[in-house]
Amino acid sequence: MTTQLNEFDAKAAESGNAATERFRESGKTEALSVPKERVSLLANEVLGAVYETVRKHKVSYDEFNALKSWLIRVGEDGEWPLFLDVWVEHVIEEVSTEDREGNKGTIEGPYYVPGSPQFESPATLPMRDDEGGTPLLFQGQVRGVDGRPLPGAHVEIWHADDNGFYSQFAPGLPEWNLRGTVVADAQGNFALNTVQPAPYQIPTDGACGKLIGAAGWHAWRPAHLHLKVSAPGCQLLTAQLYFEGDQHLSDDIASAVKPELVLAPTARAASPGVEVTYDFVLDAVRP
Ligand code: MBD
Ligand code: FE
Repeated sequence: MTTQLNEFDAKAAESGNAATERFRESGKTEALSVPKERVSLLANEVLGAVYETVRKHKVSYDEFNALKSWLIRVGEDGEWPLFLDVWVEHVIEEVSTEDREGNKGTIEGPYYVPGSPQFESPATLPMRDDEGGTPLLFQGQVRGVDGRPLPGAHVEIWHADDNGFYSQFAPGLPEWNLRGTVVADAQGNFALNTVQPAPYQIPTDGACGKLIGAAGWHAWRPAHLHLKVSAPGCQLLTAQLYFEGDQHLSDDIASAVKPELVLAPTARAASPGVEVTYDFVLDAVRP
């Protein structure tokens, strides 16, 4: 007898290892070299902060060994991408985009997959016939900081389903479920149909879940749409959009919420579900 796994059978190690594999394949570390002076500076300062913490709190051998075994476990569960994206990426994003005049962005997170199927606007994201969740019409315009519309801009979107699972990182979901690239029209306008995602909980059975449990924290991110918006001559915008009234807007475990990124959808008049309009403003590529 064969048993068909579904998204509820998702294991931390599976999604962790998938995220690790994606990162390896992303090409982000190819031809990458950080200058020796910079490595030395940063490594010394990070280690210095560790020494200071140890002295200040008189960290014991038991605590040191708990840390060692936990770090080993992070690797075994493939959760380095998850750990770094949840607890570190937000400050990297902050310093990398501080001189932007256009749209605020936020972190990419561990579950982006390049090359999603492409559609002309208006589009419907790939989804199952019985896909759960409130239908959502998401539309808007992509412009430059000079106010000019950006014809043919790409709005790449990926998000969790109504149960908080991402395709390609949980079993049983169609490959490109709730992932797609929508091409804006000649006026830079786009419209896409999807469903509202559910809040996302960090897997509780892996190393990151262990840390959360051991510290008595909660594991939640507010419900969110992930986006990459791009157009020729413009800087790529990586963003997430959230929903007004979400319980976790003020205590996102990944510290990635910004007030400019919160949507307030309204009920649709002629069809079930909700709709919202949100415009993107892209910075020009720096000369
Ligand atoms: C997510 O869905 C996410 O967006 C981030 C940043 C971390 C973990 C899971
Ligand atoms: Fe996410």
